[in-house]
Amino acid sequence: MRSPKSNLKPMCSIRSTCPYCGVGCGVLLGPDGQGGLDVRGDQDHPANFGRLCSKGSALGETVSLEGRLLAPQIDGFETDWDTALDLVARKFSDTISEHGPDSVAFYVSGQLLTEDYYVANKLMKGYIGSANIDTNSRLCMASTVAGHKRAFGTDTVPGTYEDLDEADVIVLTGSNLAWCHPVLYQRILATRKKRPEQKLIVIDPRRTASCDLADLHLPLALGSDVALFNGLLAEIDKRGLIDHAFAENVTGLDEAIAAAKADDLSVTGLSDDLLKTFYDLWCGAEKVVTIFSQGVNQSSSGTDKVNSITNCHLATGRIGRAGQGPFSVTGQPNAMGGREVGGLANMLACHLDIENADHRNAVKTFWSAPEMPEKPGLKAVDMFRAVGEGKIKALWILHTNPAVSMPDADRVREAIAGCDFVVVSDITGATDTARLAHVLLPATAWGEKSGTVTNSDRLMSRQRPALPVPGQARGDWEQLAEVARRMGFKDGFDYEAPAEIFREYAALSGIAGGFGKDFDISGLKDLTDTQYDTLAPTRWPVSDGKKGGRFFADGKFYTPDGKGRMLPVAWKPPAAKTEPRYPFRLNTGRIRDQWHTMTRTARSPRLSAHLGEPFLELHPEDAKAKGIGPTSLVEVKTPNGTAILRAMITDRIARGEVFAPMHWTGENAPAARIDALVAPVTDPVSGQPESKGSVAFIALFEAAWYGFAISQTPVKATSDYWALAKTYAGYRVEMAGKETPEDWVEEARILFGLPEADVQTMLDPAKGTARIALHQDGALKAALFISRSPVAVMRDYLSNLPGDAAPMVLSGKSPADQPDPGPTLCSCFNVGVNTILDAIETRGLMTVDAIGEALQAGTNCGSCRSEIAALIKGAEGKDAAE
Ligand SMILES: Nc1nc2c(c(=O)[nH]1)N[C@H]1C(S)=C(S)[C@@H](COP(=O)(O)OP(=O)(O)OC[C@H]3O[C@@H](n4cnc5c(=O)[nH]c(N)nc54)[C@H](O)[C@@H]3O)O[C@H]1N2
Ligand SMILES: Nc1nc2c(c(=O)[nH]1)N[C@H]1C(S)=C(S)[C@@H](COP(=O)(O)OP(=O)(O)OC[C@H]3O[C@@H](n4cnc5c(=O)[nH]c(N)nc54)[C@H](O)[C@@H]3O)O[C@H]1N2
Ligand code: SF4
Ligand SMILES: [Mo]
Repeated sequence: MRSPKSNLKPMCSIRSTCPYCGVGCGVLLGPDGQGGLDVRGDQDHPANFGRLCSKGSALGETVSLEGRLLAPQIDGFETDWDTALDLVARKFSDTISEHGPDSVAFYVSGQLLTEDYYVANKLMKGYIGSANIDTNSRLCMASTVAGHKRAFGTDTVPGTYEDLDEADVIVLTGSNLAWCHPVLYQRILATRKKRPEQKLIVIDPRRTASCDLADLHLPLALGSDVALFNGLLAEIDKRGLIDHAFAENVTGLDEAIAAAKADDLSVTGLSDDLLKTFYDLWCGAEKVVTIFSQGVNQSSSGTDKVNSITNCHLATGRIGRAGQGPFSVTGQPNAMGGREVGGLANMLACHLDIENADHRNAVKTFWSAPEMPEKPGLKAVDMFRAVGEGKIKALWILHTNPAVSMPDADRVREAIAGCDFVVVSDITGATDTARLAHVLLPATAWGEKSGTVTNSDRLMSRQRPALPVPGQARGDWEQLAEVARRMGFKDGFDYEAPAEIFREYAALSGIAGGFGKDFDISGLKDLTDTQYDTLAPTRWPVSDGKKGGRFFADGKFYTPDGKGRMLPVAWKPPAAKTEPRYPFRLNTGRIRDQWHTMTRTARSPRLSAHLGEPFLELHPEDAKAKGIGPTSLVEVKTPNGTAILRAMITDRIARGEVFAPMHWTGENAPAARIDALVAPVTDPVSGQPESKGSVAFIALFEAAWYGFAISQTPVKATSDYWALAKTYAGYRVEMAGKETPEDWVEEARILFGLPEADVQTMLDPAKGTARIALHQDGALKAALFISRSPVAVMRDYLSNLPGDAAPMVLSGKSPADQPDPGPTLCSCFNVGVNTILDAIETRGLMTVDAIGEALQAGTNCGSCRSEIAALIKGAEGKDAAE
């Protein structure tokens, strides 16, 4: 087993790339030889110049082998690779010969490396002969892909990160950059320090952490972006700001403006003052970058939202020049690479089109492929529907957890469970999806595997191995190639190393370049193994004629007529209508320190300390109307499912809207699987689900009892509500239930699996309180605190106790000389909210820098700086009110 801790100070010498968000930060890895890993920011990497966020900084805490899948499994029993691979190949081959190629499917991920993706796509499209390969990027980037293709004729981000340094105005719309692309947000803050005249505008129905340091926040009504950007386009026209010279290269100008003028701005709910300030800022500076993300993409009008943004940039010629352009930030580390390599069901590799016969034939010839589908395959939501209907009979899921992250997740879970044959490749078997697999294949994880990823600004970087491959784990590409060979496709999949795959891919892109496509990296097709191993971050295109740089400023687009396109778009409300039964709109998204379905970040105590429990943000008036208090649990219901979440009452959200994070799963909070509530409606153009616009009913969850527990080992409770989080000493659990157990001591023994432990109790059945501590071998193993109302104990103090002798644990409080630091805000230095508030109040520290100097908080990765600023603002507000 790897030991996570080591006293040796390793040398950070291996260059790699962070496996989380699409910023694509360079990291330097220092293996300690015992499985531990030191992780630093790479000063030389152009994406981050040495900076890392809280998640990147905590990577070392996520690489231990605890919970890793280390051998293939069939029906839950360990087996060897040959048996597992033979079975997979046979089942896929048999299904195809019996029911045709469209009866099988791959569901893959924007976190696969480019080489993995290439092999998966080649196998499904070229050799199986079906286009039934889709990816979680359908839930993520599909609307941007479709919007880019409509406007530019190609799926290409025009600019680079340097544009953020150059811009005079940066607009973040539908992007909580401070939490989701923290290093880019820090980059903007650093620029604003040097150039305070740079303006930052945030467009988001919620007042997010990204707003805390912004100049302007437009809290638009959820889903009203098209109306807002149409308003802007009409204003651009009114102010005479159309760039007519550039517009020579664009079609659809008049139609788009007419549609913009006809749209109804009132649906945004924004005041004339706010709108005017926005227009003045946007129109007043030429150098404007509009960054957009899931608030735009994850919508039933996502593609129109994207084009309402590209319209404004095309109309003003503000595109592809320094500091100017629409900028879709990618979510996953290789979301962009997956788009390039043709991971979506409606694309071929290298930006070639599946429906174009010349493209198809060229790829077929290049691959010496026996088959080639002529039409797009099933997109994610339709794919899982087909699985549920029994039309897809063999399914291989790689590097994604759809039983949690797909909309209507309970149905998706049922569909997977009911499928004839399911293969899951993952690094752990403990996921909602992996638990449903017939065959589980152990994948090498980040830190062990080798390949390339492309980030948001088209920079291809290498992920390099720094740790030994544990157990029998194998790379995703190896698994795919092995199965392909066993299906009889020996020649097409005779790869021995990722470098070979990369060279083939680069050569294919040259063919795409020959068709006039922009994605051309043929300049890399002859890399030697050593050159591949040492490849520095490289921006595409890379060919004889083209190198890196920006796109479209020259007015050249990739549409059939070579012109850019403005599109007439009109606002449409979210697909689900609110009604008396479902009066709220459910918005969903991310928190700062968790990554998606938490299989890696939840292993880090540091990251689990920031927001340790699933929650529902709701407005104080809505909470009051429903009798919901600050520590209440809330039941949320939609036509698709139900969840129980902790109330987070805040005026950062509008009345009538609620927000919940997407992260919690059956593994750590089964009542909080938020996608169980999300309706599976999609954008008609992109097929991307509307993950942010379901309708919901909320009510107080009236529990008979509430519990808080600490434990040295993980626990799985059975109560109506429970949520587990990692701590330095073990785990902490929040619980609640409708039925009160008769014997809490017995209950505690079962919960913690400690039948023999010494038990210390404080029980008051009349009051409904119970406090139980379980010691074994002189050390505290676990403790349980039960009450009829939410338990009031010092959670952060208690969480550090397991493992020690803790005779006073039942008091639930720290000794008087140890103040409770409160929930962690700064994960890097473990500084709690209470500590920061105390410094503000008693020491009068009223700037983020002063807090940093005194407490170190916010001085490493900087991810918490906007939240510290918010605490200071709150204290200022309090002062002003007093
Ligand atoms: N910490 C963390 N970082 C991540 C990830 C993670 O899991 N955790 N995941 C990565 C991935 S894959 C992705 S795709 C990105 C996502 O990055 P973001 O898109 O920034 O993240 P989200 O929180 O999903 O959504 C952003 C915001 O959209 C707002 N929004 C909702 N509806 C609307 C609307 O109608 N209009 C507008 N304008 N805004 C709206 C939400 O209130 C939310 O604040 O993050 C990446 N980075
Ligand atoms: N309600 C709601 N739902 C959403 C969203 C939202 O905003 N709201 N956002 C959507 C978006 S943008 C995204 S990107 C998706 C993300 O959703 P998912 O892709 O489902 O989430 P992850 O947790 O990233 O899943 C990655 C899986 O791969 C495994 N894994 C890790 N490393 C490896 C490896 O090297 N190889 C293999 N084979 N497996 C590995 C992990 O253990 C994990 O099980 O969620 C989508 N769902
Ligand atoms: S911003 Fe954070 S999560 Fe994203 S790549 Fe950089 S270090 Fe990783
Ligand atoms: Mo994403």
